Amino acid sequence: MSNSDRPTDLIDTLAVTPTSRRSFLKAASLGAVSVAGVGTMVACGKAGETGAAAVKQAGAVPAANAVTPAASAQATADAMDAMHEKGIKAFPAKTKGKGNQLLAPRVEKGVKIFDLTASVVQWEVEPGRLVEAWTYNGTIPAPQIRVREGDRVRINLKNDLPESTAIHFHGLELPNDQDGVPFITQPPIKPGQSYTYEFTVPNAGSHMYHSHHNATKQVGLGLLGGFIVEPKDTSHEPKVDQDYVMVLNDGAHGYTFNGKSFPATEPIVAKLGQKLRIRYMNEGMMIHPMHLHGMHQTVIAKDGWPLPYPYRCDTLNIAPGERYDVVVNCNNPGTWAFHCHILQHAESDHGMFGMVTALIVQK
Ligand SMILES: [Cu+2]
Repeated sequence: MSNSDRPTDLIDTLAVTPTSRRSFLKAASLGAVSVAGVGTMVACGKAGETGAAAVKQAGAVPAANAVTPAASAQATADAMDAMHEKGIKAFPAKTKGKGNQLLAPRVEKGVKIFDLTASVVQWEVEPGRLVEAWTYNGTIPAPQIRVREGDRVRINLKNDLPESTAIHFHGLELPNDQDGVPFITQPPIKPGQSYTYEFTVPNAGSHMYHSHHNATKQVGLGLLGGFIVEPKDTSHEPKVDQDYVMVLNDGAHGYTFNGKSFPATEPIVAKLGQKLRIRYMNEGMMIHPMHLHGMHQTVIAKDGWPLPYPYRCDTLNIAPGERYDVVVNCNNPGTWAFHCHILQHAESDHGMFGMVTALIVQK
């Protein structure tokens, strides 16, 4: 029986190994969670505990009034499985706001001009969970900037935040005064002020732009986006049907892909035989080993630099600040789990959350 004939396979496979409490999400919804706080709360989940052990513990009652252990375990398992199933059934859940949308430049005298406003908004990370977000143009990730190697680019930033800020163009080898680090290469951009960056785009690849001022908070709250530079010479670029930017983050909003947590993450939908390029970008403070079920990933670039020897893997570890470009040959039909493999970032006894999505390969 093929996988696609058994829609419950996904649930069966993924619902059996809860490893941590869901306290992280609860705490995250209370407001800003410090990095140390995240670590502590995640660590309090008993990493080695199996589902059965957890159930036994939860069901432990004095022998005199005991329901039979089997019946108790069954009831607990049913309740847990129901929560897991509910989460999966809700996916992909609708939420307000979608980041990473291509920002079309104005072109004046051959210069591509991008206007950004940094401001505080309410952002729906998952259904009903609204959080304070600091954004460029109101979304997480910020609008995607996509230019070509050698383009002249001007970026106007208006700061409507209650703090000073600045933009660093992460990965671009710019003249020093365009590097966006307050007190090293420029003054901080005060609340209410505007600032202009202008440069000729140097090196191609998958890059990022983000705040470099009070960055744990500012990037953690959403001041981040993809800055893609297409090469002048495209002869070495893979021919792909889809080009997907996936920004990972783990700040005050919890564990997110493109500003959303499961079940509000966006599935990637491909047709059988299509080739998919994924540009991973880690804007967080933790590593995230990205694991795709059913098909391997061919890693073609690191931090925007093409690899002389692409390699295959099913799990790709992405450290803070790193970008990896991979190509997936979508040759295996079905709905495939696609998630961070630090399981505390993806799954708890309440079901899947955070850094989980799916690659759906349609026949
Ligand atoms: Cu992770």
